[in-house]
Amino acid sequence: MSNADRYRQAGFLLGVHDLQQLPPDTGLEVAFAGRSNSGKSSALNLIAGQRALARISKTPGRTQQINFFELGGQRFLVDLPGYGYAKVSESVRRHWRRVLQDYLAQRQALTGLILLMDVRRPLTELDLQMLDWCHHRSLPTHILLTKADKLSRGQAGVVLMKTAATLKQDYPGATVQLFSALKGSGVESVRARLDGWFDWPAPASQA
Ligand SMILES: Nc1nc2c(ncn2[C@@H]2O[C@H](COP(=O)(O)OP(=O)(O)O)[C@@H](O)[C@H]2O)c(=O)[nH]1
Ligand SMILES: [Mg+2]
Repeated sequence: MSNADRYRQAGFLLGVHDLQQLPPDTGLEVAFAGRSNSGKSSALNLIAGQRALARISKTPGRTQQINFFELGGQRFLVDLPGYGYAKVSESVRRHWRRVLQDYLAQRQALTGLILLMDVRRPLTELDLQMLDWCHHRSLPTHILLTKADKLSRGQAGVVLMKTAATLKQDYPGATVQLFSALKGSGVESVRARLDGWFDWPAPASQA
């Protein structure tokens, strides 16, 4: 099986509303996080080569649960709730902030985090909070600057360079790339990063 095919195996496992409902803390997980509307569902669907794995919403802020997708071999993609949506009540916001913080701090199966940011406004305060939490436990983090098609190639390149420079200084474990679900660009690089974290077994030889 090629590695692109491994992500095509992704199937919905379950969605949870708090940490008590999490599946057993075994195997390998890579979580996806970002502001609501940052393009998380679109990215997950493209990476998995499935049109409707994670619902793409015109109404931001609705995915208020943690969704687990199973890849097989005890490997999982985890869709974390989007943060930063203004119309969410303060109590809901507090609940999810605590859930995210505790999940990132405690989850043993968590092997890496994909952090999505709209290329037109990267590194907001809440994104930096996420980076801090990852940094605290030395969790490898890979940033997708999403919707790269919204900028010219030159403009997008400048944002990439500036973001990389900030990361190098403050979060040396983090890496960054441009991504567009609309154009399908950057998907191979994300899969390569995921491959490194999932450490897939070598395919059986064809002999
Ligand atoms: N132009 C453009 N729009 C995108 C891209 N990715 C997502 N969108 C749009 O941004 C909105 C939010 O996308 P969604 O994947 O639901 O974001 P989520 O809230 O982070 O899961 C939708 O209207 C998408 O069609 C992209 O690469 N380019
Ligand atoms: Mg979504």
